[in-house]
Amino acid sequence: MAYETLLYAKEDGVLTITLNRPDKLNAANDTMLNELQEAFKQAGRDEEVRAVILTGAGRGFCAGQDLASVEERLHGGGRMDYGAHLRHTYNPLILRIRRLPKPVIAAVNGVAAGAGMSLVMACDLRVAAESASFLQAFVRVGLVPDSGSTWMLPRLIGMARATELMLTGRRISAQEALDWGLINKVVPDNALMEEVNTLAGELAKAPTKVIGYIKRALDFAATRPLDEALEYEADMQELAGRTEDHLEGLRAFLEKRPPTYRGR
Ligand code: LHQ
Repeated sequence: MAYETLLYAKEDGVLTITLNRPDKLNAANDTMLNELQEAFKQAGRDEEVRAVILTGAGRGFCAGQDLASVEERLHGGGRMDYGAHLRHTYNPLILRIRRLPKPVIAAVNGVAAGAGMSLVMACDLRVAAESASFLQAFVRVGLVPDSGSTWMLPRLIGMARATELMLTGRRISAQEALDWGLINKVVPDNALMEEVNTLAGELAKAPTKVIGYIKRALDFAATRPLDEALEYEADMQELAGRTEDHLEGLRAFLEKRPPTYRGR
């Protein structure tokens, strides 16, 4: 499928989805939101895809909702149902990323604002260029953090810092984001894609099905008491124990050789 607002490139088990409205810092309009849902759906169906990179073209990662398209609709007294918009676009997209049984890495090449920052947080791993920055821009335009920000941000950086960022809309640097635990790594700007491609390449050779079970177990445990999390771990382990890759991992260990995982 050809996309208007995304680049979709597959190589050696790694799918790179690039948000591609660089003049607008990759702000998300309806087309992009629909295409992102489609792209992640395709990533789920395609067995060749074993790791996904989400990044942005140009100097921004994603500036959140395209505010010009919102203003257009409100112009002349029109109305836009923000709740319905979220329920139809961002919410299913965030769930689709969380539920994708494959690792998703955000390669944050520039500013990630509003729902753009939520998108970064929905990914499993986050690597940022030195010049990248992050802001909970919502309050600056009189809006509440959405697209999972209220759920993700306090979990990643704690209540005190999450509340500060949400109430002030302050922009933080990649280094501050790293110090606070929002992201996994900061790299020089010109090394970002090389670094992320290497990481994604390693993950594309991992026991993919099991990675899906790990994601499920983490998200389940995030909101459940210990006894339920233990029970869920046991369920996931039962599934992992039945995978071909687990058997291969066992054999490779005993035969003192590197495993070859096929994601099955
Ligand atoms: C933009 C945008 C943008 C359009 C930069 N839209 N054009 C969900 C549901 C329902 C309703 C509403 O919202 C949501 C979720 C949300 O995401 S709400 C939050 C929306 N995002 C923002 O409020 C961030 C707005 N952008 C900014 O504050 C700045 O652009 C940041 C801080 C991201 C970057 O600043 P600069 O590096 O100084 O760049 P810039 O402001 O000059 O932007 C470059 C161009 O991109 C510019 O266009 P132009 O034609 O003048 O060159 C901007 O208008 C455009 N752009 N963000 N969200």
